[in-house]
Amino acid sequence: MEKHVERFISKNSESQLIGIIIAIFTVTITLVLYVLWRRRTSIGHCILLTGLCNAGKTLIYARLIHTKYVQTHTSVKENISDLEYNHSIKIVDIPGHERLRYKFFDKYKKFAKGLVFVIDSVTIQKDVRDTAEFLYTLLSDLMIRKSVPILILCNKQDHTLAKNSTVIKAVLEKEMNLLRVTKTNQLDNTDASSSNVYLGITGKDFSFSHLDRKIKFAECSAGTPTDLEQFKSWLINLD
Ligand SMILES: Nc1nc2c(ncn2[C@@H]2O[C@H](COP(=O)(O)OP(=O)(O)O)[C@@H](O)[C@H]2O)c(=O)[nH]1
Ligand SMILES: *[C@@H]1O[C@H](CO)[C@@H](O)[C@H](O)[C@H]1NC(C)=O
Ligand SMILES: *[C@@H]1O[C@H](CO)[C@@H](O)[C@H](O)[C@H]1NC(C)=O
Ligand SMILES: *[C@@H]1O[C@H](CO)[C@@H](O)[C@H](O)[C@H]1NC(C)=O
Ligand SMILES: [Mg+2]
Repeated sequence: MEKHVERFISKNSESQLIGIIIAIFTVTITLVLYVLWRRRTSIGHCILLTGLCNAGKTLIYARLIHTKYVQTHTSVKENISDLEYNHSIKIVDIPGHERLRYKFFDKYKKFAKGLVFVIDSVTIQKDVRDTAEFLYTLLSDLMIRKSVPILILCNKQDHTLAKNSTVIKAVLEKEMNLLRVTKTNQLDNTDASSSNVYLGITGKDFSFSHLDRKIKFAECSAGTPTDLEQFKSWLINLD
């Protein structure tokens, strides 16, 4: 009789102990997951530098980050680093090669705090088709459609043949208009391109002001003499 009771008590405390262990385990796992989640969302402070090859992304990137930066990268990988004056913001230099640009864009777009589209203001007229196509794809991407501010940065303003941002905006709008017609026709013919989004207002010429999102144009020169003032003030006013 007494033995029975003893066994009952010890069995009871044993299951109680197991219960406590399970509770502690659960709390620990939850805490670890929470910390990991926080860290993951904290890298949602990325400024993505995109644009065609040779636009000046890497030079702008190098001008913005801390000089202590020593890591080496091959040109087929993205560069990522803290901003010099704000270490909670990361800046990502995305390779412009056609085969790589979307791969890295897709990797980083969910962490985007802002998107910078760098343009070579000297060669824009020659490269307008390629530039507009890339920009159109970025703008129609669902992840960055509404909330992420976009800066179109007209680089190489120090060059005598550089076009200013007013001219570049007009040139791009004209090309985006043509591109939209092509894309819409494609959309009618093949249902495969259903990911295409109509940008702007139907029946009106394409205008950046018709997109209900924050798009700004700015000028800069990352070469000599360096002038990144407009870019920096956009960065500071991001929130
Ligand atoms: N004159 C001038 N040249 C620039 C400027 N920015 C970049 N470059 C030059 O353009 C070339 C391409 O720059 P890079 O940063 O490698 O372009 P990326 O391919 O977009 O990374 C380099 O030779 C730079 O020195 C600028 O503002 N002015
Ligand atoms: C990364 O930066 C280094 C120097 O800062 C540069 O040589 C390299 O081309 C960059 N990589 C990309 C993908 O832009
Ligand atoms: C750095 O950026 C974070 C996130 O945007 C912001 O909360 C913070 O105020 C910034 N700090 C400075 C010094 O600009
Ligand atoms: C931009 O360039 C065009 C043509 O070169 C000129 O007419 C216009 O005044 C310039 N705009 C600004 C804001 O400098
Ligand atoms: Mg580069």
